[in-house]
Amino acid sequence: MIQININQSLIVQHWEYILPIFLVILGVFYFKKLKAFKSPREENVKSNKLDGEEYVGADYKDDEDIDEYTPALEESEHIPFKGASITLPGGAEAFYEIVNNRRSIRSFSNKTIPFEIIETCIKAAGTSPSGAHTEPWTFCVISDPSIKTQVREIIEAEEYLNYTQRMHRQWTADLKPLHTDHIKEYLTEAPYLILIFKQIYGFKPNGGRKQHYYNEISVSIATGILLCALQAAGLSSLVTTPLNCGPALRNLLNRPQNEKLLVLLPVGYASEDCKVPNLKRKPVEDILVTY
Ligand code: IYR
Repeated sequence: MIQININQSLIVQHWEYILPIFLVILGVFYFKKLKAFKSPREENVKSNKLDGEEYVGADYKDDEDIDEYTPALEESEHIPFKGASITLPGGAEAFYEIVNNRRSIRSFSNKTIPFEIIETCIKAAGTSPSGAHTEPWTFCVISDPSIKTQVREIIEAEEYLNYTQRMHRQWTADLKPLHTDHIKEYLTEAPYLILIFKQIYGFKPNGGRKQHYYNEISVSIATGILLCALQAAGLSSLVTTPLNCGPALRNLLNRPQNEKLLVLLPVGYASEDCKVPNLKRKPVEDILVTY
């Protein structure tokens, strides 16, 4: 059996040197931990307990000089509201019939559409709820043929690379039944292109940055309302998310740095020979769970 002679152990022999070194290392370790700890909020963000940067304003640093923050929205007395007073004849069933009639199309007629209809649909989209009522959306409507051509050139060049090099072969295989490719005639055929930008932050009257909480969710809801409004007006569209085209399109339209492209919709009437995939929608039993 091996016997350890305690008296001969190096640690015991030199404890008067080893103990202070050990305490110094321990002290440095805790000092570093203490410095890294700023506030429970920042700790939560770091450890990913909250939703993540984009939604919770994690990049918003605590300002030691500010005792009380002023709200971005002006504070005023709340007003009475009696609930919905304007309803669709036929109610929810009629609304379902309208939206169930919507299809994404890739072939548009060049029949002109009064701009006022598009404007009203965008007004409807602008009624969307948004994080802290920041209304973080910009809708760019293009009807100028030369700008449409430039948009198409930018997108087709990138989509060629997407389809041939960037997208996984499973992805391109999944898209085969939808008959999509990098050639996008609809970008010049459709009377209107609506480019929807999310404002990832805004500006306070003093020029400082204003947080746009949940901006992507807010703009996505607004896009949904826009799709419904267009459908109600008898117009069709296609929700497109041009991969890797955001900065070039933002530059083309001179949009500021705080805006990022979320989606692009060509809008118009379906062409005479428009065809769509024979898709089925999930029955309500598959999407609705009751408790
Ligand atoms: N952005 C490409 C690819 C594409 C991706 C999905 I997911 C679609 O549902 C359809 C197309 C394009 O627009 O072709």
